[in-house]
Amino acid sequence: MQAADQLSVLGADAVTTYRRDGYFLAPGLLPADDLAGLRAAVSGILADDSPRRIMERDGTTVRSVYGPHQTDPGVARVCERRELAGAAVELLGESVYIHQSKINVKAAFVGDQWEWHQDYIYWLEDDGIREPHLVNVAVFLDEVNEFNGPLTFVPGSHDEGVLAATDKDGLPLGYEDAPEWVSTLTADEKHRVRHEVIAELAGNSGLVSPKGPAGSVLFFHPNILHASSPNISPFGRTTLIVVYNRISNPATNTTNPRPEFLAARDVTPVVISQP
Ligand code: 6CS
Ligand code: FE
Repeated sequence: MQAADQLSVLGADAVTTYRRDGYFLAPGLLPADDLAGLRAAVSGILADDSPRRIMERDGTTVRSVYGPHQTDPGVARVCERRELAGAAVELLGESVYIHQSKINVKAAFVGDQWEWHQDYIYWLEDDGIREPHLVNVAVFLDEVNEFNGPLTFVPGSHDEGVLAATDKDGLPLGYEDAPEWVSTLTADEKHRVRHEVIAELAGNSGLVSPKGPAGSVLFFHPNILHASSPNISPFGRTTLIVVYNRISNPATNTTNPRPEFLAARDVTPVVISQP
């Protein structure tokens, strides 16, 4: 079993911090050659003119490309690294598979917002994943600073469980003819959290925007409230996010399942590459 024999990646203090705050930042965790390989792969991944690619509301800027671990062998190899998959096993306490991966571009000057939301409600409502035993592992492919639209969290909000969310009817502008699942991926969130709820929680705990150099890895809980503002800076904020899930907690939605590049059905455990 992976969970038993893999060496600790993050350590007990980091795991304690993650459980308390709902996130943990490991500055510079990814080895330099893996980071360089990912950065070199980005332009080819963004050129993929397929349903995996979601554009910003301007219709011309790439917002996200989903499932790069399924299309790019170099990305797949990094996703098996102990710094990512090994850390996920450490946080989840069980063997893991990849539920979803994506490149979020947050392009310089025009990268759009991500409204306040929790991730797990998408994986519960749209994919039928019964428990929040997943972890977002975000690899900074560019430096994240206060200017280029950093991920912003309400620390501790993961302990609130799934907060009241209202489904947004219809598809956002420019996507009127798209499949329904597109509404889970654009700047107009499908599952919203009421502003009064966010104001109360943030009033108590404040907000945090973890920043760090390229190669940093940010781990965050599927129920933590998070958002990011538009990128008004000349600096891109490209991020690879890999969502690891316990193999005992698969997607069960078989009536109208989302595509495999959004919700994997294959729960074969990741074989973690050792140093
Ligand atoms: O629907 C999803 O799976 C995606 N949507 C959002 C808003 N965040 C999580 C995930 O990448
Ligand atoms: Fe999210």
